[in-house]
Amino acid sequence: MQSTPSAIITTHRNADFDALASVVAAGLIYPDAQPVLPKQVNPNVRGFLSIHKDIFDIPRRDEIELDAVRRLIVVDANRWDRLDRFEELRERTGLDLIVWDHHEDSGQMPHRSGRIMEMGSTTTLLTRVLDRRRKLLTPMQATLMLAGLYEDTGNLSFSSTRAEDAYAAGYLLDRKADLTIVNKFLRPAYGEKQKAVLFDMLKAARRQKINGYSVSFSRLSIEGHVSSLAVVVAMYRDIVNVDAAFGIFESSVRKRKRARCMVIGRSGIEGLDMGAIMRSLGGGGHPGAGSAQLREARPEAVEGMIRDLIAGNQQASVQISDLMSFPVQSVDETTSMETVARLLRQKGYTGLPVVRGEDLLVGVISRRDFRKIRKEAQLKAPVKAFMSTEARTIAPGLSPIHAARIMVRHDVGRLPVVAKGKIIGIITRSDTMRYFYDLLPD
Ligand SMILES: [Mn+2]
Repeated sequence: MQSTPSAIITTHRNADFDALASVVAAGLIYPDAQPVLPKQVNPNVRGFLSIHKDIFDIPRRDEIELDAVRRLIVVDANRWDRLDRFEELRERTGLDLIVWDHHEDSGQMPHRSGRIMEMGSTTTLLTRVLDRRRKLLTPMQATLMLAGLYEDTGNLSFSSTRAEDAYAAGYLLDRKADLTIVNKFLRPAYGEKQKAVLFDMLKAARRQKINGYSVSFSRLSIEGHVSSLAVVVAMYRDIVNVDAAFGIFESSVRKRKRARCMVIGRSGIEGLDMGAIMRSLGGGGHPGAGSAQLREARPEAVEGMIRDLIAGNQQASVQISDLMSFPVQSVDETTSMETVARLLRQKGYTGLPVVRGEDLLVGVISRRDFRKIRKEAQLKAPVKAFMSTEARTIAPGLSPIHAARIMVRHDVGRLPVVAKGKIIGIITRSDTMRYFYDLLPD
């Protein structure tokens, strides 16, 4: 049986979460109007509606007659051709048209009221109204609205996001929006391409124990662009049931001469910080998930590096001894401060290792140490009186990542490389950077 409402709220075909959330929000603002969904909604929304049927029971266009409609409220759209068969209202005399949309330029509907302004989502515009009118929201409604807001703003990360979007998100969280549900339904669509990659990953999976963690690697070569690989890797980890899972994808685009490697990781255990691992590879992420893009890196080498990182292995594939410079310019501990100052100036160094005898490292003198000098006469004093004896050093067998970490933590630009107390080389910030740049994403 079809109903014949006199006021309707509707949205665009292939309704997404912003569209559905806006229909529901508008229903609170215009309680006398009948919400109507287009026949087609996108797969995520379909999934959400099938589970929340009792709460959001909104008729589809097919179930509605337009004969009695005097008022039409359009949300998240601003064109007749985006609606599902509402054209006949276009010419209806006296139609009260109200439009809420967050894109100013797509407009085509001459409306009487509502709001069209640039914003991250239409949900945001309607949330502001609900907030101002102190309307009550159920946690379910708040959850749906947050899903709409997050979907259209990429979790507040798209450049179209406005401060108002973030305020609205805060308001919805305050109204008990459930992020677990939001995340569950915002998962990108999982299609044939992704399924094929998942099967290949499972076939190629190699499980191993590293440092007490169960870890799985799959190396694949993929053709062209496959979206949502992160979702695939997440599912892969769930299925192989390991602490951490890695997909190493070598892209085989022909016109690109240099191999390019994309690594995506998922961790389900606190001790394995995926973000930290990926940052070491020049990428990024958070404890649970991360990725890095490496050029000029073979997939086997990438896997080796990851394995070393997890193992905390000091014998990383590339060692400090491969990158350090030598022989090292150093000064004897008895050298006068005056001489050291001249040397630093001439060579443009910010610091120098100080040695006793041939090459026994006893300290480091840096430009900063010259601030300790109070009297002219002190320039005649030996460098050992002013040097810092707590020199940060590094062993030749450690990895460049170790060097980078020490440099960042202690704000030093150079590390003497020391074996058995003797200085055998020096590694500078630019040495480590040069190494990492080979691994950094384009
Ligand atoms: Mn939208």
